[in-house]
Amino acid sequence: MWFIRRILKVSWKDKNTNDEGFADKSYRVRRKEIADIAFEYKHGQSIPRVQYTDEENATWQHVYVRLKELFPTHACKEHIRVFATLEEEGGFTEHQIPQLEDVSNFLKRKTGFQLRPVAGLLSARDFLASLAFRTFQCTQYVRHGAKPDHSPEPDCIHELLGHVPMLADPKFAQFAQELGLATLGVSDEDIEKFATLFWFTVEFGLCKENGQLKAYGAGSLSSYGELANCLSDNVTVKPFDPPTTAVQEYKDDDLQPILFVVESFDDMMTKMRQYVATIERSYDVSYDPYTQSVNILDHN
Ligand code: HBI
Ligand code: FE
Repeated sequence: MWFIRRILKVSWKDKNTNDEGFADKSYRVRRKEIADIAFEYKHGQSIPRVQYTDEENATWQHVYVRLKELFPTHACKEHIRVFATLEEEGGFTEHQIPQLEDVSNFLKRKTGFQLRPVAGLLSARDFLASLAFRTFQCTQYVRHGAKPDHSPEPDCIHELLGHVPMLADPKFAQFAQELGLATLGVSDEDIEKFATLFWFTVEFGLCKENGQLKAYGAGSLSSYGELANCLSDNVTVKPFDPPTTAVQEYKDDDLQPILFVVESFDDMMTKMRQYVATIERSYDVSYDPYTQSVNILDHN
């Protein structure tokens, strides 16, 4: 699985044309239409609704129905709990893709996170920085219908089924925001380490429940293949340890062979805070929830 290498070397706009999506003219036109929403979007506006086509909704349904079979045994309890709430009050059904505006309002009610529409991959620095403001940059387009089980880049199915349920959990939301805050103003080298920590937690993290492994990472929770794989014998599971996890190599184009497990979200938070305290930065930051802004605390 997917997109990290591409962001470092080529952006999705330049990428080769052998993917279905980019060989298909009408798909490219559709992508541009939805990308334009993001390009024109200004902070504070409501997110324009997209009239998804029958084909796009069918792709969503395909993924939704199959993943729901695995959630009870594979997803962490936080994901299971929020997913049920999303079906009750968040407008989630297998029949149509939820609108980002509705989902963003749901998240605001639960944890103060909000969605901002984005046209495609951002740099790791930009993407992580927005988490500091409890803002999740969220794609609105759907993967190509020819390969419903695979997306070479994040699409709204990945965001909605993987990221959104987790960001509606208070502890996890706090973790995501603190990870974002920790990246503000650090070196490029440290950004790369934080991007790797993001990968092995927010995207592919495993946690323990009563001694059993469960998935809490969005990359696992939004892909049938990854979700089945991540709790199988094919994976080497290591204990989450930020200094070593941050430099672990990973694959972005295949099933994950190595994953990291946290004892609990509290454990993950404690370890991450200890790691963040070791990172060089000429100032500290604090978030002011009343003004939704970041204050710089100079310690020189
Ligand atoms: N950009 N739009 C978008 N969505 C992501 O999920 C994303 C990104 N850029 C980088 C990224 N994710 C991560 O893989 C890390 O590099 C932070
Ligand atoms: Fe993601």
